[in-house]
Amino acid sequence: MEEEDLGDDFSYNSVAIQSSEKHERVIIHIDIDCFYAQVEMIQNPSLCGKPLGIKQKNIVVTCNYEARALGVEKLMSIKTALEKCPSLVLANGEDLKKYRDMSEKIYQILQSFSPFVEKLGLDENFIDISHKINKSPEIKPEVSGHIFEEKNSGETCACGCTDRLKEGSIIAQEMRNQLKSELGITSCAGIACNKLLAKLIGATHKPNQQTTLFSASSLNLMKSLKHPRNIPGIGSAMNRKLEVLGIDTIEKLQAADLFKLVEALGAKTANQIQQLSFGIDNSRVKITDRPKSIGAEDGFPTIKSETEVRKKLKCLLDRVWELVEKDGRRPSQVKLTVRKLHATNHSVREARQTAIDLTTGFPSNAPLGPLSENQEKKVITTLMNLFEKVVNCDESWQVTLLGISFSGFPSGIESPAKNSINKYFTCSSRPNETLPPPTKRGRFDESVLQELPDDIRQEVLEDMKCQMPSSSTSQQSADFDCPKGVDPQVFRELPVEIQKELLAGEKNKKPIATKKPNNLLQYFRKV
Ligand code: DCP
Ligand code: MG
Ligand code: MG
Repeated sequence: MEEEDLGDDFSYNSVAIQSSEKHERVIIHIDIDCFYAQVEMIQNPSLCGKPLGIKQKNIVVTCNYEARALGVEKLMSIKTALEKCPSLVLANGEDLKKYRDMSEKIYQILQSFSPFVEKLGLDENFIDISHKINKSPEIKPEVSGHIFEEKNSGETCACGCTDRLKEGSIIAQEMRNQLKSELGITSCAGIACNKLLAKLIGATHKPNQQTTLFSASSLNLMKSLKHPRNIPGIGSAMNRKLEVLGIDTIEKLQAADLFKLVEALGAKTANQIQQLSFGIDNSRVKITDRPKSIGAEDGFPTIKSETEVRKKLKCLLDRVWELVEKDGRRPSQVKLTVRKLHATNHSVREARQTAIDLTTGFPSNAPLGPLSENQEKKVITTLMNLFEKVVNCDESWQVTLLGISFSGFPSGIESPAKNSINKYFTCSSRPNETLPPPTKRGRFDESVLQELPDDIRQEVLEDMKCQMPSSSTSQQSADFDCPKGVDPQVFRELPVEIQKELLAGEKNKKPIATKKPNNLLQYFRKV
């Protein structure tokens, strides 16, 4: 497509799409600097100041900024990295436990600022702090950190988002300060009116910095990305489809004929991707669900005997159960994954799952503890039975990987949620036990609902009616029902968003067959 051809379509789409843009929210995206490397340096301070690479197999998955200054890059082969930087210190990063632990601590700190925290991978989180913004501050806030296109930043948006984003930058700074003072970890933050822009802008000044994007500059930020591939969520498969359509710049994507895009990608994706190219992303910050399964795998050269399998499974079970214990929910299913090596030297993965009863020995209200000797035996026997379903032990065989994963956790509010906002609001089972007070920062302004434009408020209310269970008790709010297990009084005081989240959790207890979302949708909705 020639540049000159873009004119008419571009302005048509641009006006149509931009007119639908709203800047009501303040979203912060936090990404930890050289995550695995920082965890290693925190645990072993003698590594600080030295160029450090974290290896998995023969790849440097990440490296600290000292190593980056000497030419080492993320995902470089160890050979190349050592050629670039012979003094590179290498630490093994194959056991993810310590990174997961740190990730969990980061999540908890961020949750003390707002319950709306969505995890993206181990070192990134989106936080929606819209409810915390002071609607009529006595003193106009000043930005903390960088501003994208500072020279143009005098232009304020009529909707008032400029001041809201400035205040957001102060909260982002507080979050980063707390991560540093409590965990010793540095991070980058992006502050913008949606998730896409917050993520993109946060990456413009690294490491240990933060950047705010005022809404008037969002189109310029998008144009600065140049290639559609640089939009988070557009992977290589989508990129190939776009290239077939002749779309190889952000501007061409903005100007593309929507009908042609729909034909090639389907209506939902076509619309979404064109909106993203204009920096528009209406996806919500979705409170991170707890994992549906917890497990680990271990690869090795080869194992040829059942005794060895049993030994490996025992080690693996120790590791996995530690994670399950930490999570606190009791699993009812166990899955074994096996990678078999065939004579032709190709390998095949197979998995088998079965129910397992681990209630004996764990009183139902007590926190999940370590497995007793009997329970461990029971799990290993179950796993060995599954193994025999995958591998014919009467013939010779070789396996190169074993994995254990637990699932079938009780869903919803009754399970002792560690990360979920439910933990703040669940009724205490013991009469004298008081609820932990919701954190100061966790309190919401209920008037949020009143301040929404009429049509949106109506939509939210309709949405909530659909989610209401059919029965209600006299103690509960006139407008909304209260989910089981939540103190109605506490529930009534919650802002509509949290009420909605809790009600949605309640609704989700019923198994619903959902269609697997495409990559793009998944990127913006899930961890
Ligand atoms: N990681 C990985 N394999 C990948 C990408 C990442 O194992 N293909 C791990 C190592 C990183 C962590 O995930 O430390 C976070 O990924 P980031 O892309 O955020 O990279 P870093 O945090 O290491 O560096 P940066 O400072 O650029 O964010
Ligand atoms: Mg990072
Ligand atoms: Mg990251």
